[in-house]
Amino acid sequence: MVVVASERAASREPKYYLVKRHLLDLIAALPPGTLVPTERVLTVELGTSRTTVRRALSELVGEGRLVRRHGSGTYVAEPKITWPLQMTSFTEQASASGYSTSTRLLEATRTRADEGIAARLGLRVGASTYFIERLRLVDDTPMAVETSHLSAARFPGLIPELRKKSSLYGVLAENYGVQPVEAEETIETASASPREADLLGVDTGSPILLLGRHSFDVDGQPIEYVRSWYRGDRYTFVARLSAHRQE
Ligand code: 16G
Repeated sequence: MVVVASERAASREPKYYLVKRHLLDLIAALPPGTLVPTERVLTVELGTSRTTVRRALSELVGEGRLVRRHGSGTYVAEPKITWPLQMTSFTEQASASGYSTSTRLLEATRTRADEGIAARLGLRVGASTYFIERLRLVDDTPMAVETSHLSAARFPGLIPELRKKSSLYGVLAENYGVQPVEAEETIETASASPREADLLGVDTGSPILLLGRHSFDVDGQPIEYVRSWYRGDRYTFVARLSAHRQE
């Protein structure tokens, strides 16, 4: 097929992008789990170079349209997980969406609040805080790396509790009678570092949705400051907006 080469002459799109568009049309017509042609076959069929095909395929893998299974091939991906942005915990949200979760506690230490953490947690600089890093899994697949900062004075004995129970919000409610009722949530893009990529089972540089949550209790006291690196190829976050008209 010479479509890609001739179309390109009349277009300013990079060659790999034409290949990508062609593949997107192909994927749209195929059910998840369908094997797509190999790099070699696509190179011949589309009359272009292997590097061009590889770049198009890599972007589609990063965007979660295709999935690579090592030693097996590249397949049309399953639809992404769609989660609403709301004041729930990871555990609650997964269960409400019909998934099971598990958590690996990667690090749980006491440290000293720097300026940024102190301001967010309403503490003085140098106050004792927890740094908790966890790998969050959905149906046994790693989905997010999450780092949480909380005041150590407010939550004494938190680390041993987190070694026993996987839900932070569960521990906060049961052991301290604290419930986050309000939060500011931010979303920005990032790329997986080699460590994140390793933990999440993606390639270094893969797209990441970096979420931040700064949550507060019913009295407006800060509870936690969290940053979560979610796999960009597996998540769609949904915020419901509504216009409140003044009468
Ligand atoms: C979510 C929240 C995190 C919270 C955790 C509690 C974001 C980005 N992350 O992952 O702030 O600590 O839920 O979940 O909103 P857990 O109770 O299952 O540990």
